[in-house]
Amino acid sequence: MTDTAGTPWPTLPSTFLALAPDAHTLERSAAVVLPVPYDATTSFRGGTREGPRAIIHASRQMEDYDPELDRVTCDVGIHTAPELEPHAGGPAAMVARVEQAVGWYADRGKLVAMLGGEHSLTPGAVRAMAKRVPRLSVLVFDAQADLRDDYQDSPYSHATASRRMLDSAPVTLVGVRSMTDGEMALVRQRGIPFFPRNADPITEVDAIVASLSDNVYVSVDLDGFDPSFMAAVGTPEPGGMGWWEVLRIIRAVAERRRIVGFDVMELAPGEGPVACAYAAAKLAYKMIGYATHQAR
Ligand SMILES: [Mn+2]
Repeated sequence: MTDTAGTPWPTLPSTFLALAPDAHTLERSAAVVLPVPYDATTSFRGGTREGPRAIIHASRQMEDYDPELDRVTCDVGIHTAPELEPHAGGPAAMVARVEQAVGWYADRGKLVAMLGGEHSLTPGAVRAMAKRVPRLSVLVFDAQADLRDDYQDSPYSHATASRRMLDSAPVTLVGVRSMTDGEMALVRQRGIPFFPRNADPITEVDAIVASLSDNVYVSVDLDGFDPSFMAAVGTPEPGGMGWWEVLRIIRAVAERRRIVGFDVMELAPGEGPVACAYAAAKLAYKMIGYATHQAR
């Protein structure tokens, strides 16, 4: 791919939204897309390590204008960071590497948009933000509660993601429809704000926003969506959320709180149609739009 600035012919950079690297430098960009191609603990169907590349590839087909916000979102600057190299030392070391990278970009004032990769990475991003931002809470969209304290002898697994986030900040869980009775007991015991997805769409937007403190990290495990729309996930779970159902909540959070970072996790591109990677890319772009809208 020709990313070289200054060629006399037009090029399609292999960046998010095919944005020109010489225009969307780190320095000039408000947002940073951080690809983390890592999946070591996925239990059912693998392949989320291919997620970031598939999302970025699909994003190159998107329009840059957002009709909902009446705005060319990428005008804020979106820098595509180099992929994080997987750590061979195991999930805990990889989570620490994510913490280091997210913290490094946050220290430079960037809105970090992490593309996964498996959901076990998110606690690293949350830890980084919790150390830098006062009154942080986490909004998680997920089909599974992921509240086990350990899974397959590891405290850092996709099945323990939300539990590890709780070590750093309060977590609001939205879209859950698969969990153990032990996890439900923990929800009750700790009073975790919990908005499960049952037969009807989740419309408790005000209650979700009210459960969150001033600064919010948003983590989207794509299996929170319904698998008829988002099939390309490792653990598809029927009865999930819809596109606007999720976006309406995130937009309300962005308007009434400050979104300090977010991620889009668990895309396993080989398990579903290309439309899934495109939707994941568009979700990331919508979230950059929502998160930076209020700052204008
Ligand atoms: Mn999940």
